[in-house]
Amino acid sequence: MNVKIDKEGTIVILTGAGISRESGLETFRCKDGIWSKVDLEDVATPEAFMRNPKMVQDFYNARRSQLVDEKPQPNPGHLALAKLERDWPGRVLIVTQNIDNLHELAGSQNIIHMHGELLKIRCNHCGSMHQWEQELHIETPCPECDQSGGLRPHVVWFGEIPLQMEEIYEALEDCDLFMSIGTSGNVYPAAGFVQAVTQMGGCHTVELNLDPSNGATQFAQTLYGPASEVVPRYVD
Ligand code: BV8
Repeated sequence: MNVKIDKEGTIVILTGAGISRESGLETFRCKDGIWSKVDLEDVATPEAFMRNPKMVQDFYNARRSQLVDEKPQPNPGHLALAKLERDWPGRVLIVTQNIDNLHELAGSQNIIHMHGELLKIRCNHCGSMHQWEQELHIETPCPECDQSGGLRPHVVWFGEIPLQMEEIYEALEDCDLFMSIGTSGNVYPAAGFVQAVTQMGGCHTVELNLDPSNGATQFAQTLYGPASEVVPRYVD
C-alpha cells in the first residue's frame, strides 16, 4: 500500500464512471460522454420519467443490454480494489456512483451502489425489487403484483435521495483512508465526501483519476493516469 495506515484502519473508496472506462463503458462528462449525446433532464430525473417514460426506459434499456450482451469485464483497476479487500478483510468499503456490475465481477463484496444498479428494477406500486436483464417497458407487468405501469430502473435520478447515505457517512466518519477514483467531482453528495472526511479529521485523502477533478485541490495526495495503471500501483 502506497500509504501507511494503521493495521486496524478502514478504507472508503469512492468510484465513478472513470474506473469502468477501460472496460468499455462510457463516462458522462468526458469528451463524447453520455451527457454529450443526451440531456440528463430528459432521461435521469423523475420528471423525465413522468413526462416520457419510454425515452427513460429506452435510455436504461440500451445501457442494460450493453452489460448483458457485451459482458464488459472488470479491468485491473477493479481487480486491484477486490484484492485490497481480500488483503484488508472487513476494512474496505467501496461506495460507487456507478450502476454497472464490474466491482462485483471483479470479486469485491463490500459495495454500496449509492446511485442504484442497472441490473435491478423496482415496482412503484408494490415496492418489490427484482434482478432484471431484459428490456423494460412501461406496460411490463410487475413479477410480484402483476400490475403494469409501475416498473422503473432501480437507479437514483437527479433530485432523488442517494441510497444508504447513513451507512456511507458512518463509514466516512471512521475511515483512515479515503480514495476517490474515476469521478469528476460534479455530482453531490458524492463530490462532497472529501470535504466531509477532511473536516472530520484523521483521514488521509487521495484522488486517482485520469485528470484533476473539480475537487482535486481538496485531496492530500493525487495520482493521475488511467485507473488500470494508477490503482494497482497505489494499492499494491
Ligand atoms: C440529491 C443516475 C438530496 C444513474 C446519476 C437541483 C435539484 C435537485 C438536486 C440538485 C439540484 N442542483 C444540484 C443538485 C444536487 C444534484 C447534483 O449534484 N447535480 C449536479 C449536476 C450539480 N444531486 C442530486 O440530485 C443527488 N441527490 O442531492 O438528493 C440529498 C443529498 C444528500 C442527502 C440526502 C438528500 C442525486 C445524484 C444522482 C444522480 N444520478 N446518474 C445513471 O444513469 O448512471 S449521476 C451521474 O453522475 C452518474 O451516476 C455518475 O456516476 C455520476 C457522477 O459522474 P462521474 O462518475 O464522476 O462521471 P463523469 O463522467 O462526470 O467523470 C468521469 C471521470 O473519470 C472524469 O474525471 C475523468 O477524468 C475520469 N476518467 C475518464 N477515464 C478514466 C478516468 N479516470 C481513470 N481512468 C480512466 N481510464
